[in-house]
Amino acid sequence: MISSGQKIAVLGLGVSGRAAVKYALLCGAEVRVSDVRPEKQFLEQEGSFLTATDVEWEAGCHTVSFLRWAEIVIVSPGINTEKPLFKDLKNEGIQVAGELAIAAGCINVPVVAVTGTNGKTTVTTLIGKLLEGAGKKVFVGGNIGTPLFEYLCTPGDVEYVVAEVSSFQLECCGNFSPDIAVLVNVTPDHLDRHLNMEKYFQAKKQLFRNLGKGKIAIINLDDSLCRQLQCPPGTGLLSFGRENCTASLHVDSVIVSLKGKTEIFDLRETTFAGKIGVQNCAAAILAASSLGCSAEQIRKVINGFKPLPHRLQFVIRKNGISYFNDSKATNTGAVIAALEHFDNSVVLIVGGRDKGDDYRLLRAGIENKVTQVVTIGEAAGLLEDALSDIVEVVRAETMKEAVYKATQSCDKGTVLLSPACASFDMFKSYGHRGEEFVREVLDLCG
Ligand code: UMA
Repeated sequence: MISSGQKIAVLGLGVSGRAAVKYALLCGAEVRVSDVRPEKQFLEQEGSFLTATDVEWEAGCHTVSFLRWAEIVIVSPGINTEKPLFKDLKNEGIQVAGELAIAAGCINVPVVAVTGTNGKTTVTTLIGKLLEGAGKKVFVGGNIGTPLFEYLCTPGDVEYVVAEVSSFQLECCGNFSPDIAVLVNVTPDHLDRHLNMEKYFQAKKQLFRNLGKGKIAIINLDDSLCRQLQCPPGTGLLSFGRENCTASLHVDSVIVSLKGKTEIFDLRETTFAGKIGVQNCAAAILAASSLGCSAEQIRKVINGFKPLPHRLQFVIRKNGISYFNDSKATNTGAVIAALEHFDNSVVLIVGGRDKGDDYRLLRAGIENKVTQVVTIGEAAGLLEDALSDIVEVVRAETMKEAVYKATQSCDKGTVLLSPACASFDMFKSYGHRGEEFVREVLDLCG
């Protein structure tokens, strides 16, 4: 918690950092900001925010001399706290906290927190919609886009907080302990930051560290790492998976046995049809049911749920080719899941900024299904090395060229953008990358 007069430094002035500054000022704290952007760029981009908030700042680098003034340093999720700077701050006796650590003591309503490698945005969004469908007032935020600091600034009459939380946020989550914690799956991602799967999983586990009596963990038992999760004694465990689970997963349906009742959720006519959709839906149903949503309320929301953009989004069918935008697939696990939706004749556009993933993991999904791979971005060479002995791989310099080359080689099948990489080498975000893909497809298809 932040108290009046406390000295707070905010590291990184992005979406999360700007909200942290607003909240700290609202609490009456003295605030400083430190950001690595060169001063000129920083002033161009943040000048009006700095003027409006009147905070002291440094740009270009983070220095201990500027930061040792602070009692608490609030660190943005994108900043790696393994850097030597953080050892120095610790030696100075300064507390380093992320958004979740600050929020831990300040939220007075039940919190549902969702983590995992893929699907957490869908699950978070669906839980929010299910609670709203039951007439509750809900704040949905966190890694999904609106920082929890925004909620802390104006909590209003919100009855539930539903937060998507990332491994980055969990590294600095202090004693954050939600009422319901959901783990959707854990497959390789962000290994450039976490270095190995053990450390990545370790970060995810932080969400469950402070659970206990009266709290609930919702876990995917079909996922080998999720199965290894151990929660503190007293934690209520709800599970989803094919066998022996609270929510058992079937082809296009979920059967939930909870509080002495069994309910069947038929997902055939919904956006959740298919293996991954059924998993995501089961996780959300368990959270919503635990919070008192009825099966009828849940069915109504699920039946009307629209797919989120950039996730296996159908674009157009032209000359026998169907185009799909799956720009949100920024790791190999997401691409493998996307490929499961198609039978064969897929031309796959992959690439972007490498995050340390092992692209050989794509081979099983690609073999006998993908007829050509078109690579883009910085990771093009790594992808070629990993795949070119099992499938034809061609390189494209721009999204326009990638769409053109994919279309040329696709014979009555699917062109799928599912990149397995971050977007920041060529685009502002995965959303921007997806929009560019859709634009180029529509341009080409006239
Ligand atoms: N910066 C520094 N020092 C550094 C590195 C960066 O000062 O060493 C500065 C940059 O100049 C920039 C700011 O930090 O001004 C950026 O901070 P940030 O990278 O933490 O990004 P935010 O804009 O604050 O957005 C963050 C999340 N970003 C990351 O985790 C990388 C957003 O998740 C989140 O939506 C937002 O907070 C609100 O909570 C994005 C994301 O890609 C969507 N998340 C990853 C994912 O989903 O896989 C984890």
